[in-house]
Amino acid sequence: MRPRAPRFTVADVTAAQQEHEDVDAVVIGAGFAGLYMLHRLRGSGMSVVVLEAGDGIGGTWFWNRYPGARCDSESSYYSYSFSDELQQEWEWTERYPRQPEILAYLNHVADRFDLRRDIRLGRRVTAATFDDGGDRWEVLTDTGERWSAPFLVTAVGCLSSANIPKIPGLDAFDGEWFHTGMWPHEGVSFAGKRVGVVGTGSTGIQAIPVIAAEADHLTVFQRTANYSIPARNGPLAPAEQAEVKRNYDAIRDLQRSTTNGHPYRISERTALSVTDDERDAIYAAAWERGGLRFRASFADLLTDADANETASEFIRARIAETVQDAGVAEMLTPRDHPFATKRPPIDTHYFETYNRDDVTLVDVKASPIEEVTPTGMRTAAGHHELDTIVFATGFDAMTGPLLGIDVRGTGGATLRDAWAEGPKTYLGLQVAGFPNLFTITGPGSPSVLTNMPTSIEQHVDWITDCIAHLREQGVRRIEAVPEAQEAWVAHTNEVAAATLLPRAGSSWYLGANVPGKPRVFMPYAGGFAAYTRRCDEVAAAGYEGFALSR
Ligand code: N01
Repeated sequence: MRPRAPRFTVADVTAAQQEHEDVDAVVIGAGFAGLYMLHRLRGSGMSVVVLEAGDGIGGTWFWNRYPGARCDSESSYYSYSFSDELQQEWEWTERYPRQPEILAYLNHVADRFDLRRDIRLGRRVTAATFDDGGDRWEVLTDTGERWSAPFLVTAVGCLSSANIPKIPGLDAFDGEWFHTGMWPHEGVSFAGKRVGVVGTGSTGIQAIPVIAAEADHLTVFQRTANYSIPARNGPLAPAEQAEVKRNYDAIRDLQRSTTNGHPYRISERTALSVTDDERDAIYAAAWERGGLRFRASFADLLTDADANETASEFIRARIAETVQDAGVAEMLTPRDHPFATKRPPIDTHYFETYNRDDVTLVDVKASPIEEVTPTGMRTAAGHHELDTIVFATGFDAMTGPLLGIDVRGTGGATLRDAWAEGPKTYLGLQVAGFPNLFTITGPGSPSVLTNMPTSIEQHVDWITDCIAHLREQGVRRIEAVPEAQEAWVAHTNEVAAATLLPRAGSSWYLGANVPGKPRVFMPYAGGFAAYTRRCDEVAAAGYEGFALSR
């Protein structure tokens, strides 16, 4: 037997830890992915425990309670498809669901499918070590519990590890500060306050108009100007909802056959194949309809820089005509990256917010933040008095949540070392050297480039079928073959390089938002449908690229 990780030496094992429990699978995380994984594995007759750090289920939707938090995908398809009864009975109220509504939906799912009895809340998994001799994972939580199982599935989310900038002086700030991804459950009152928001990604762009409406004064600290499309949110009319419910089979089929897991196709027209007037009319219609579908207006927006420039220019013109102060409009105009090479936000009155007298925009690329003082924030250009600071500064995306756990595979090798140069996986599902560990929406899978529930269901279904196959065949161990992994990593890089996506220098897709993180384009950009086909082929070929051993 190879040596175990030091965390699991006998001396470390407390009385609580000794009461370790054996199950067939441990799942980490009780968000969209963990809940469905539990449902499927339990359905195939396995004993399962889900270990969840939060005091409630819901993952992203448990933690992200910031003002204005809602989903950028539409409610009718940002939802599970696995149960027709569920999708028929649940009533969404708006085109884009608010955070409390999604959280209520996930709680309903947990109750409806009797999931809670196998979920342990308030336990953060700190370590997971593969026992080479026993072909089992030993999992440790911060409460000292130990669990042991042949299979370990991470359902930790791609955007769950908050990125809080290390700004000197933050500890000595006299006011309150918050990160949007760790929002207090009791809420935050901004009434009468001078508030600073750092960050203008999807989160900041949702929160800024809502905070501006409540605060005495809002100062937005912007590092990179962003393209944003109007969401055009509104109530879902009963007739519209009924229509969706009647057509769910077709909607779900369409979702599974597209590039992004949305129920619409990217246009086959290229942007420069139409006249300027035709192109403007297409963009204008997409702008009026609102939402992420804007980027589906033409086939080549993410592959041809000239095509993309037409979309980028269209949005720049909308900013110029919306924002009254020309200097502020120019500061808000993105010029350093093509549209949609960073995840495009959608908004409700974002650019209009800068027409308010009580909102100030500060360019912290031109004049970087130097320090937080007891009374505010100092940039190279001056000091801003603040009572409250909101960090909408995003996440250590995709790898952060996994590397936050001390994961050790065969021979005690750490995931941190395996990924020192950036994440390497086979299909985003497994990492060579870490047998029987499955990573739902892991790096190297389409995940964040898609509608997440669609990708989550595909991964969970594939993993469930795989584990059922292994158990039927008496296979104790499945492990990605290093050569297959290398080939997948090369393919992932090649596919990304054929797009404009790596051109956004500060994108979290590249890890560029976290100082010191390796710059690697992490998600798989080859499209959801093509990816699914590859996963199915691999399974049909007897799990090609994986080593199976009895
Ligand atoms: O995070 P982000 P987010 N000093 O990383 C800035 C999903 N999401 O939470 O661009 C100053 O996109 C940073 O500047 P820069 C969605 O996939 C989904 O907004 O790095 N500024 C940027 O402006 C999204 O893409 C929904 O130069 C600093 C901002 O902070 C993902 O979550 C809703 C800084 C961070 O933007 C992440 O979005 C909301 C510093 N030190 C979000 N560090 C749904 O609808 C960072 N910034 C499902």
